[in-house]
Amino acid sequence: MTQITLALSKGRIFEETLPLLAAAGIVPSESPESSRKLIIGTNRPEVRLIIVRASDVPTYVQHGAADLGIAGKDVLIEHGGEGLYQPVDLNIAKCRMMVATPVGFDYQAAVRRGARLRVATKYVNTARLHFAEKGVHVDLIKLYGSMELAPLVGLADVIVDLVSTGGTLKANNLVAVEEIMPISSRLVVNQAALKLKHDTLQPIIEAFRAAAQK
Ligand code: PRT
Ligand code: MG
Repeated sequence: MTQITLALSKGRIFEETLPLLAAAGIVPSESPESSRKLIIGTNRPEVRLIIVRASDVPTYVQHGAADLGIAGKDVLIEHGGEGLYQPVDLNIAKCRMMVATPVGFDYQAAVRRGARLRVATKYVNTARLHFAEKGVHVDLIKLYGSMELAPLVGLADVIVDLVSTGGTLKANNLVAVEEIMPISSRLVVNQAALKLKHDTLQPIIEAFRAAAQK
């Protein structure tokens, strides 16, 4: 029996992945939210889930510690995607990568006059590429979370962050001024595993593909 390991993160990705797993005939034996276990069995003896940080999913799959996983496009861009096959856009955990500023900051005017902008973000690769394409000079300030705070205390002029409802920006008197790209989560597969475990992996990939298209 070929063992299959699927890497998932808790929270929104896990919730939205459950129906896709069900469509592939995979039912976790417990919830990662209530259990502290990091390895969770399923109804299929050959399939197990591992629970990792969202930003660590590509690393586990790249090194073959997981055969497949689910990761946001934001995370995949920052990781680089080496060694990963990305066969399916699952259309889950959707949001937008945005530039945001304090209300009243004239972003377009700052860009027009060629100002050098201080940009706080967790997504430094995405931000670097975006501003380089626009020809805007930036100083990137790497943060690991709560980017919304940075402009409020003078650490940065603008932030690059994910926005879904817009509630977090609003609560902090910030406004989205530019969309960088739409974001959704992708199925990622280890390239060597896809060859070696093809007969077991391919039906799972196809079930995910079919469920995502509904
Ligand atoms: O939380 P942790 O540090 O463990 O990791 P993580 O934040 O990377 O993971 P998690 O579970 O929060 O997010 C997993 C994936 O969900 C991300 O990689 C995205 O692809 C996707 N996703 C979808 C989002 C959002 N929507 C989202 N709104 N990830 C984060 N947010 C955050 C955003 O950064 C901001 O702080 O939610 C806040 C804004 O939300 P709104 O609704 O107020 O606009
Ligand atoms: Mg989070």
